[in-house]
Amino acid sequence: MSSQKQPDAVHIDENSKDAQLAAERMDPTGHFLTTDQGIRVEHTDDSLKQGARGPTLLEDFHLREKLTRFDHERIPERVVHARGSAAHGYFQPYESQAKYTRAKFLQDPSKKTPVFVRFSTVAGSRGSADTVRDVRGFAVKFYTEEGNFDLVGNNIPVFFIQDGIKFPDFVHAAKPEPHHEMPQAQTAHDSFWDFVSLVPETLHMVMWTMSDRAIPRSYRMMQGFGVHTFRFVDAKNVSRFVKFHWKPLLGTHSLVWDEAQKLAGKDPDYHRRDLFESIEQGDFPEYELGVQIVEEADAQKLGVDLLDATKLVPEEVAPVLPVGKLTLNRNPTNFFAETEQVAFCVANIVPGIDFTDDPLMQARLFSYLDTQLTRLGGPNFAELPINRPLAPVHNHQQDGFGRHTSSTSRANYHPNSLGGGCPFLAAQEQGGFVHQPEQVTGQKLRARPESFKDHYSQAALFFRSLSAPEQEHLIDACRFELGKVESKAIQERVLEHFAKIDALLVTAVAEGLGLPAPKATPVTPKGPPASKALSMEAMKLLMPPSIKTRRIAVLVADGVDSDELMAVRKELEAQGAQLKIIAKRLGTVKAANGKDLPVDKSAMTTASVEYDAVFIPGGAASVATLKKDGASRHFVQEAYLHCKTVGVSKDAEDVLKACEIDPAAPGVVSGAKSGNGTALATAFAKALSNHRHWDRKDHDRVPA
Ligand code: HDE
Repeated sequence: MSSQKQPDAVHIDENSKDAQLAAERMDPTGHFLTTDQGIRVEHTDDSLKQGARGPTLLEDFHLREKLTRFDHERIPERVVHARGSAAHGYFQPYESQAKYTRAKFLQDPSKKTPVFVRFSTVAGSRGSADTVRDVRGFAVKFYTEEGNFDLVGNNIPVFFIQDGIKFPDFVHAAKPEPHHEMPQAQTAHDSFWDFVSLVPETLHMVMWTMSDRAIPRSYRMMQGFGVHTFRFVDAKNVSRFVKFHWKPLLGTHSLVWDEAQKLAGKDPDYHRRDLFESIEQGDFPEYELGVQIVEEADAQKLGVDLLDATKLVPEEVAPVLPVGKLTLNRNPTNFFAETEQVAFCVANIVPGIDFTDDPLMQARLFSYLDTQLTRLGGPNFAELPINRPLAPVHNHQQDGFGRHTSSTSRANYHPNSLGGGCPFLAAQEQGGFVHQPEQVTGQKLRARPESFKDHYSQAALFFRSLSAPEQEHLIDACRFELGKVESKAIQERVLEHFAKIDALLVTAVAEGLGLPAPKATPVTPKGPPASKALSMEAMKLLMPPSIKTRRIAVLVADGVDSDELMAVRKELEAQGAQLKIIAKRLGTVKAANGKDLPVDKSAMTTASVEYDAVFIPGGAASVATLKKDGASRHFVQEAYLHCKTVGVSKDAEDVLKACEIDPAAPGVVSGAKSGNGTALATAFAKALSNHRHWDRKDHDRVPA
């Protein structure tokens, strides 16, 4: 709004809303409602009729346009990864990677490359819940000065199948069954496990998806992987194999299955909200980009075929070298325009990065552009603001649905003289993309290489690398999923495969299914017997303890000792945690010192599953109310069941008693032990930094 354009004679009080509206009305550039043709609309609440009670007139162009636009608002959702959440940010390398790649965005540590990142679930439709058991997409678009580089990865380092030609079969099997469109966003059904039982190359990834990796605590706390082997190519055209990794700086953490299922109802947007709110609050998600580099000459010595996307290279064999940091610091302003319309494509790479002959990757090079032609309504989607490269675009592409660019040259072909030869071809030294030359021999055939044939070793490596509680969760997940399978033949076929992976796995899952366990004949993993990086529990021990951004529920009632609560709160917030005061109703509670304590959430609108820990401050009247209140007891018991940190002030131990929780249990912190106030907060923070207390043996004894 330009104040210069306001007529002098009119006095406007800048602070009043009415005045602002009045100013807009007088301002020719003000925000008037218009049609798509820019015609100002005078009335939008009644259609144009012949008489106030008469028929609507076809002439009403505003009504027709409004309805037409509405009728066409929906576009096809992505066939996979339909449900997503995204954020803007930037990537900055720690130091030049010139020794490995000539990609410009990896050269200068002072240079920030803008990025757009979309996280997603895979199987569910756009409106499905966030916390389902599923793989998560982790797609990054780097808007580099040399054009867009899309690293379209997942939060699991391997994939279900080895050749892209099986992707439609696999996705059909995983998605809701075609006759009744059930179940939504779940693999706990016959067709998925039928496919698994018949296609054993899926087993390694099945181990990952049955593990806690498939129920992340937050998008901010999960890893990402490029999955395929790519190439880095340096300035002298020396090529090395590379695998991309993202590691969240907050550590990799998960939910528990009961919690994930409850969250799907209590807050289906749990991950989306978490990402959005964290960025709004300035808690910017951060991830370190790392690379595993394999010299071409060493590829044969690895024990795995780098072209097989169902295998990983253990970090003990090729360490992950830190490259730089990704920071997400800005939310999209319009979900549809950005998160929905963004188009990632594996084929979008920049000089210094190249593909390999991984047959899964090769199929992806075709599939993304192909699907986007329909999803985004034609070939011009790269002109949408979210997809547009920052690098200038000059070419002879023309026309098609939704074309924005209006080229002025009559020379729309190459070579040309009429346009002065423009645009020119770029040599490698001028930044031209040159495909890395590769010697290829072989017969034309449909076949898998011998080196792709072992489907059990790495499934076993993964299972054996997990801590005992992680193994227990994986077994429970298999018992849950296969327990929902109706065909006994499918269950039995899957058990036959599990028998080749691990004795404990097959016996425990068979027991849960009430079936005899086939004789275990587990393979011996090639390479290291276990790999630390595969276990979230083992990795956690390598991270500095932190409670940054962790959410703590504080249960209070009238009579709460707010002075003590404030002492605890101060310390926990200083360490980066977020506390929410929860009471029976919104407004305030009357604290023991007579002051009003503001309430953040009413118990009715929230649940323990939305928090990482629960704390109960003292105050005799507050404690007396809470211990009698069934909903409050359920809150505490549910947190305990989910192995979360539970803390009580010295005079709130009665709540633990009422909840049948042993104050000496792991992860239960009491002021009676540590002393109240800061000492209690410090003990609480230490327990919370452990994320969960899996060693709480009796957690499933509590009724929650
Ligand atoms: Fe995708 N995948 N995919 N995929 N994929 C799509 O592209 C496909 C695969 C991944 O947030 C689709 O625009 C084939 C592996 C992510 O927009 C589609 C094969 C990995 C996303 C498609 C694979 C992924 C997609 C659907 C086997 C991890 C979401 C809509 C050859 C490395 C990107 C779209 C976003 C999306 C095809 C396998 C990751 C249909 C054919 C392996 C993160 O084109």
